[in-house]
Amino acid sequence: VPGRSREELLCQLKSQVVRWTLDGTEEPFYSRGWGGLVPNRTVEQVYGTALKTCAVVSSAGSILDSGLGKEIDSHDAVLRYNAAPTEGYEDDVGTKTTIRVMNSQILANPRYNFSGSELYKNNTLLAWDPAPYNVDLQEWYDYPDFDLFSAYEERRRHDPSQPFYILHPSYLWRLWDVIQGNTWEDIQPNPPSSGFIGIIVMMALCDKVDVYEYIPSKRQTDICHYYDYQPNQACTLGAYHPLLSEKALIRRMTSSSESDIGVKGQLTLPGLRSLQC
Ligand code: NCC
Repeated sequence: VPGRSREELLCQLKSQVVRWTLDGTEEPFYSRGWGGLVPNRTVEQVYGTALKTCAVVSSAGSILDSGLGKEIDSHDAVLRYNAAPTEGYEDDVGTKTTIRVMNSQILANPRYNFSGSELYKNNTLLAWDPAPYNVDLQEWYDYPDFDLFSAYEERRRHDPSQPFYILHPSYLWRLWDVIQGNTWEDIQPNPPSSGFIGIIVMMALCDKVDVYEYIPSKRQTDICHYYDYQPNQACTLGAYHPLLSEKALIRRMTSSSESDIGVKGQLTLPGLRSLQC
């Protein structure tokens, strides 16, 4: 099975990863009034076919001194992660944030100031939390890793015009299945990283996706994030998330050259929409 070609991998993603976000029609969310709480339009409907070129910016420390900011900003849309800022790092990461993919800690832990911070305003938000693999939504609702539901409800009421979604747990686990299904070793039974999730989201929304510093370039450093200067090797190769396998899979899906990946820190992936499978 792990011998699939690039085209086969892309088509596998396209066919197996379909369920996107919570739409409020399933229990226990329906009874809590989420039918009227989640945005009327899905994230795919919000963007339609408008996005031709998209950039995905990893939070890795190795993007520092890349000078990639202008190139990143030249895309129709830019995706960033969690609490990753642009202010103060514009030369390397750009200024534009169209979509932000966040784990549930951002919504639940007061240190991120989700309700007050500008990082989480004027953009599209996609949040996720690791539900059980069997996707028992009631169990997830009762025992999320971090309570993302309260902050979601509050923001939806406060700013209904912001496109804000919670990724469906089956989206995460179908992505995990694709990673495991293309890896020889058993991987961690934990969801993919926000990094992998965001790349696949952009592949569904855009015609072409440029990913920056997801596979470490020659600038590779032990500094976890470009914005906090904390050294931590596990950030790049993984402890909780199956980072190594995710990155190997993305490497197999791109036709970018070794020098683009290793010197510049960029790789290109096709949009899934126009793929002929
Ligand atoms: O670190 P994090 O990820 O926010 O980074 C976003 C994505 O960028 C890629 N990355 C990051 C650092 C690095 N040196 N190399 C990289 O390739 C990864 O693909 C990563 O997913 C997450 O995935 O949500 C994660 O979030 C943090 C943390 O919760 C948030 O930053 C909020 O502070 C997690 N760290 C901890 O919980 C301590 C991290 O494990 C995963």
